[in-house]
Amino acid sequence: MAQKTSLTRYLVEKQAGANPIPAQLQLLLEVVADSCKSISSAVNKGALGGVLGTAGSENVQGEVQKKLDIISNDMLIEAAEWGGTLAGMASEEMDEILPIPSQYRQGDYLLMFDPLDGSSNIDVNVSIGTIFSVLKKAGGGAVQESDFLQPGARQVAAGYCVYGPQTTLVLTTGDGVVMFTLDREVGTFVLTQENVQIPADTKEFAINMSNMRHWDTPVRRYIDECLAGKEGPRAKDFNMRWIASMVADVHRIMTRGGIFMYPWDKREPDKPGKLRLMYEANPMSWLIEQAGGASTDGRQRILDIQPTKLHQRVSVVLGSKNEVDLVTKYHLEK
Ligand code: P6P
Repeated sequence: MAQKTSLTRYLVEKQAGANPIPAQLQLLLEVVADSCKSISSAVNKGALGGVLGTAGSENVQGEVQKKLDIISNDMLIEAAEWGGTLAGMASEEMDEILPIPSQYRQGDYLLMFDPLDGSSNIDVNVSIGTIFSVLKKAGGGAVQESDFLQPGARQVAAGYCVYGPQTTLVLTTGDGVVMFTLDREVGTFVLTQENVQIPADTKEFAINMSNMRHWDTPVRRYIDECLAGKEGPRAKDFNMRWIASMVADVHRIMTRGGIFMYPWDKREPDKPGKLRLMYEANPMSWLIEQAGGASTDGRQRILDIQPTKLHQRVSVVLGSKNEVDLVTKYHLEK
């Protein structure tokens, strides 16, 4: 029987390969994966664990925080702060950056995360997930918010863990995308897919259709053509999915292709979109590109955007390359 490759073995064997990663980064990824196991366990308990419902607080976005949002956030912090790999952390659930406490050794990396994305789905038992992004602190001195404001193209690692029928960790360090499935009996992430490739074409789009009347014309044009099906200019019928959990929608695209869109809409004209650049769009965009897909804000590559604020938002159009390119074309023709 073939030897199962654990995350640890995969990362160790990577050191002997063509694209080794620094030992500090290897340790950081193992620690993040460990906290995803703990989060998976807490999520799986649901009502039995007394972890459902709201925490009675709001995050920096003004969104009501679920108990599991806070629990997951604390799990990631407690797992990562002592390892000597980090200079600081940032989270959707925390207004400010979190320097590493002085009693711990300081490292070179910056960890950003959405500890539990899609948390509106927690109480209705629909897939949710953790998204994380790793940058390297460029300068010396005490960590500050400006150290985090690097374009997504400078990430050194990115990934997500989807808590669904399986708990699956999806990861890139810049040489393709790999997937690990949690073997709960032994508590190990087992390598289940290497060299993930997204088909360039698709017949499946993901967007919140209830916002249609608020979209800009290029998005409306693209979706109308999808809805026109075989009789329309695309000459093929499309299917629609919207899980309202970015991790689950992106995982479907990583698995079978598709296009995911959360565009600007006129309800909040001064905001470019709903999703956050640093710890949602950037890590997902790198994973999608590393799997042969594309990711833009409608006009420019998301990974090229120079951040100005830690919690800034961005429009997102990502997935099968030929579809994303068509949406971008429509924006540029406007
Ligand atoms: P809507 C979850 O709250 C999230 O940030 C993403 O995971 C998801 O894609 C999106 O918002 C869903 O937004 O407006 O459809 O509820």
